[in-house]
Amino acid sequence: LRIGVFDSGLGGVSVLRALQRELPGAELIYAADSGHAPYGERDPQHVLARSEALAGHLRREGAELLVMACNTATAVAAAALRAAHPDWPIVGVEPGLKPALAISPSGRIGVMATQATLASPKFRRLLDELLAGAAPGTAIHLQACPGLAAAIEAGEADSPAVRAAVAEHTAPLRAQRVDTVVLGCTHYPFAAGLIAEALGPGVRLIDTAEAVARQARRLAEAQHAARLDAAGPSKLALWSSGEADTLARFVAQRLERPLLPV
Ligand code: DGN
Repeated sequence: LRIGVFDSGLGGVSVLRALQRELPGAELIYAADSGHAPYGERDPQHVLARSEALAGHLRREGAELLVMACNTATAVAAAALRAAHPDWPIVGVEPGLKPALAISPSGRIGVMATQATLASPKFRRLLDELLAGAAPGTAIHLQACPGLAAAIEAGEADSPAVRAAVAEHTAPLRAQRVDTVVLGCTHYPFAAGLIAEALGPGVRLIDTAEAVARQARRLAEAQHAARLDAAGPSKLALWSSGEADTLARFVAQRLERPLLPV
């Protein structure tokens, strides 16, 4: 089974890691659009055009299932990609608001994401729908984090630039006394340690990578049950519109077991 995965850059590797655990034996093709990142501060037309280009590239490479490992691309382009490829299973990532509401003791929740995700009609609809059914006293604080994905994109998880962006964007969440914070951008799990430290003890972080990988597995099983049974070693091909070496290094440091090339 060949799965295409893309992100604006390196962030989707957090999803790749979960896919590797959930779908051993799959052939994963990862496309990092680092040459056009970050998406989060670009206009929706740019994100849509890039998402279409990357999806087309992965489909031509033989991907039987597409994972959009980018919250911004999912928010802006998932509907258009599904309409353009009605016969192609497509899984997207969304900020984990539902799990956050389910586990937050106080109902005071923070969402860290890109400006483009938070401003998108898709995210607004999800937010309105969940708030309409939420317990009284629920408060969701939306925190755009300009600069954070770009700092992580530079390759170092713990650089002064990442620390500065984390400090800046967690301060308002501390002031709001949130007890649960959604990591609504696939780059942010790579700064989860710093984010947790900055928010202080007792604040829980929600990352949706595992849930996305499980959803990919369900779709893959529905379509390709026979081939999933024959799990062999995972394979991985990497493609970047930016620095191929940076992507290869980032992946080598963060995947749990080495993958064979496709
Ligand atoms: N990793 C992307 C996301 O999940 O939204 C976007 C990061 C970016 O390009 N700013």
